[in-house]
Amino acid sequence: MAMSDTETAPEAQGEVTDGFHLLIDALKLNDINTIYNVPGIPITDLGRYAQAQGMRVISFRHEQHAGYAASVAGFLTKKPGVCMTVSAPGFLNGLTAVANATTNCWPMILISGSSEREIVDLAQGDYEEMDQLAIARPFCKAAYRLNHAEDIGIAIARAIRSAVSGRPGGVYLDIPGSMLGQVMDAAEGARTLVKVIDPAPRQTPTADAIERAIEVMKGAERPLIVLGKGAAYDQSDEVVRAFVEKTGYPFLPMSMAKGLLPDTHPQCAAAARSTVLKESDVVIMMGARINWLLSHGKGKQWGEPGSKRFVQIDISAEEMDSNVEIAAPLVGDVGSCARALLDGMDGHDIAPPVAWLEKVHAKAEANMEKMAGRLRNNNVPMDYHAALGVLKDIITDQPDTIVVNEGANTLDMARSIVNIHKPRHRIDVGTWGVMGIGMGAAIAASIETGNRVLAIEGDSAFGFCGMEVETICRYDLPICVVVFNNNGIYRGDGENWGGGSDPATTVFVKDARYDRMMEAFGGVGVRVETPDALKRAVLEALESGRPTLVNAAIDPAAGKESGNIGNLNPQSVVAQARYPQAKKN
Ligand code: ADP
Ligand code: TZD
Ligand code: MG
Repeated sequence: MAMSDTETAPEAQGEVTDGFHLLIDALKLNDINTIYNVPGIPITDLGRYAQAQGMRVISFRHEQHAGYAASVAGFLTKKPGVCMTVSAPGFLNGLTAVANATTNCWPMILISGSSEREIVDLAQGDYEEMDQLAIARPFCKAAYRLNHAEDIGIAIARAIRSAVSGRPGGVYLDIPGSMLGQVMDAAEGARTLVKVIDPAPRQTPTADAIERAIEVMKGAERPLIVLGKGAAYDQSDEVVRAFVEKTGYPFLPMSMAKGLLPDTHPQCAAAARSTVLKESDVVIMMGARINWLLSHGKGKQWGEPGSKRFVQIDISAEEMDSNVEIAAPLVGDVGSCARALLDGMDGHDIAPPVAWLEKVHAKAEANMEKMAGRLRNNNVPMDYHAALGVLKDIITDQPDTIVVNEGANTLDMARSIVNIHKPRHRIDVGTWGVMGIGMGAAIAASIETGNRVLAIEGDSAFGFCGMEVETICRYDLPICVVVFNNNGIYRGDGENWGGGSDPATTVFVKDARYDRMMEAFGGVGVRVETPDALKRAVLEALESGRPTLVNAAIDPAAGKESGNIGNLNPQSVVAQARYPQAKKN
């Protein structure tokens, strides 16, 4: 180990550096200028020094939300978001976010302080003792430990490259506290820093692979393009748009790909989802996995078995054939693949039959018309449609606002009702359908873009992360949180099936005043019961930019069990006979 800082003579301090400062310099050299943080031993001073050195350090109330913020920063910027935590419990709190980032293919780095290696390895009971590196491994794309200050430069480079290259994911970096105090000669230390060149190299598929894809497209009678959050992440917005428009194919955006092309685009088939999934014969997947969110590419939703041929663009070769046969795999980044397809299409007739386009268009129009009527109701208490009709209009008028969305009914309805007009302007529960991402996502969206943020939150979802409204107030962020308060999970009218005095498992305190949580920290809290009042409150919040929580009373009986995915609940054969209440679900 190098000298400890207590051994450094004060007069020599101009010429030395230490682990703390090398770590900060290494991040800054690689253009990472924000840390999402929760302080404590051994990283409290690291946060202070980072702030002193000009980094933005956003301190949260709980590591999970700092971690979610870092992962969302990764999604929005293509640079790994950095979350910093203390050892054992802080590390574990942050680990959920790393696992979630890896699942969503978003780049982030969790940097956790750890206790004395020698004591941890002998299990001698150190302060916050835990073998964090071993525990982190299965949850991330890569995990490293940094034992020596002189390795900081290379370790940060490795962590960045691991996070963003190929399929992005979460990286864990273990920082034994003692390493931070290690001292080095400043010039020598500077030479150890590494600037990562081309951290996520573009990857172009071969000419054969492109030709194969064009052949499949040429044979298409009823083609469809599915855009996923990998395509949104890629930031090749213009090329993707050019490709989609040149093909003329209908496109279906997955939830976080909404806005890559505007939901109001004439080729958008979101409102004809069932029709296009069922009836299409060629499907081009662009940065979207064929996982549970697409019924694994099989079953009734996808029409006749064997009726589809897939072209799949993905940066990860092993994604091909994961659930169904891929007729034309294109392994590469979305931008390069779309560019190669665009070039390869020249001189080939890939135009879809007009009848197909007309059918999809007519179906979408009819569904949108049906929906439009429901959005303009004035029922009190409000239903989801009435409240979301208001928010839809506001986002149409203010399309730069970034929408964050979580819940069950609140999620499913907002996803289909609130149009998104710009790329990466919708952040939600992602591949896991995780609750509690909302405040971290809203904070990261605000910090990374400077835009206004509208977080549309189920009351349960909000409860997982609600304390972070203090963080929102402390940093004075222009975030408007709308809590869809239906007094519970899915519905607020559940009963205790045993007849006892305990509340049902899915209900909360009735008419809880979430608005007062925001007021407690100096923000604006408003409780609303009508669409008009909701509209006024949200417009006021977006106009003023003040941290605001609008507590919107929603009919407790309006929601469905698990929103749109109730079919995923296991069924009990005896319940129907045993509990009369079971019939309601
Ligand atoms: P969605 O939930 O929107 O359907 P998924 O998260 O399931 O999207 O899929 C995203 C896919 O995008 C992943 O398989 C990932 O490997 C891929 N991916 C990530 N970044 C890129 C990129 N730059 N180019 C191509 N594919 C990418
Ligand atoms: N815990 C975590 C971390 N993620 C989850 N997805 C769940 C639990 C289970 N869950 C859902 O899938 S949705 C949901 C939970 C608890 C909350 C739904 O209630 P809500 O939305 O108030 O947020 P609605 O509008 O009442 O449906
Ligand atoms: Mg609810």
